[in-house]
Amino acid sequence: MAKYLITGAAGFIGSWLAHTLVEQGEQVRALDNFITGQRQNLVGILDRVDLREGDIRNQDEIGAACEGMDYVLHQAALPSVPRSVKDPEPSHTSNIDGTFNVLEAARQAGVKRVVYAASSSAYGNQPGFPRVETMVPQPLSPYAVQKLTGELYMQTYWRVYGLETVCLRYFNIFGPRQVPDSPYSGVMARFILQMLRGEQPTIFGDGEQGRDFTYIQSAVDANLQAVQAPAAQVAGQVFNIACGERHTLNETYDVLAKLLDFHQPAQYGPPRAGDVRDSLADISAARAAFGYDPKISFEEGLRRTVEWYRSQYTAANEGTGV
Ligand code: UD2
Repeated sequence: MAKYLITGAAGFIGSWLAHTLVEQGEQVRALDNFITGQRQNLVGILDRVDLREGDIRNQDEIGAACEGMDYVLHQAALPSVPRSVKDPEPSHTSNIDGTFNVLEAARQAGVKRVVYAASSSAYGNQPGFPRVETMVPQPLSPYAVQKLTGELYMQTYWRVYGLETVCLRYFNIFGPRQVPDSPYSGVMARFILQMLRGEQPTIFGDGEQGRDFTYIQSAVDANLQAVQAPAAQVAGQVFNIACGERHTLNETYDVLAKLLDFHQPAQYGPPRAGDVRDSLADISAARAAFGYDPKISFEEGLRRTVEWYRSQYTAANEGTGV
């Protein structure tokens, strides 16, 4: 039985990892500062995780959390491109300083491997699709710079200290438990909640921007595979984690509206500063290195996600849910 520290374990991706690892019988230490993470996300496994309220910005707290761990799945971050554009300092501190603290703590604790939640935003708007890891990054927003800086730190800790690190560049991960009601929520969760409430969603720009929307299960699988893969195949490397398909926002809106029996058209607003126009990944590197294979399609992922939010929303309205 291996010992895993999950940073950001009460968040969307972190909590999925925590549930999966606990169900597989692994030992999980769950660290979260509960700023964007929610205890609710760990219901069902709270008695089986070593839950610690702590912050990656605090060296002592992350230092203590890393002690005795075999693997660190570093998911803690302050996400969102628009949040970082509006107010860059808090996300800078969490995403760059926090990631540095995680690496230092992992190095000092003798952790075997760190897997890092990197972001597809690194590619920016350069020409050439699909995106391949060998492309030179062109970040467009503070968030993209921060996540990319984390990658560079990860790679440097491998080269300089021999700490095994793997960077997974997530492409717009969606699914149950993503926060739906913040102005900084991912578009999928936000649109689903708005449609459930009968509110008219806003598409920023013309809606023809494309995303490689990826169901959460694929991100979970990638993390577990990246932990197990031989170091020679993954250490110090960056991998795209995506579905390998591009869907426009207009198209996504229509699919969601159909699934939710929602009949209002979208309203359109100005494009968001720092927004990437198009996103589509080549996932062959992850396939070759650790057998990554996104099993849940875009459509099936949407169905599962809509069903989950529908059940939560219905339960909440009946006073039994969250
Ligand atoms: C970026 C990264 C993603 C992840 C994420 C973390 C890219 C291509 N993707 O996601 O991998 O790191 O950051 O936060 O950089 N939108 C609307 N209406 C809304 C909300 C969003 O039209 O109410 C649009 C938004 O302008 C964008 C698209 O939907 O064009 C997706 O936005 P998002 O915030 O879900 O994710 P994005 O692409 O910034």
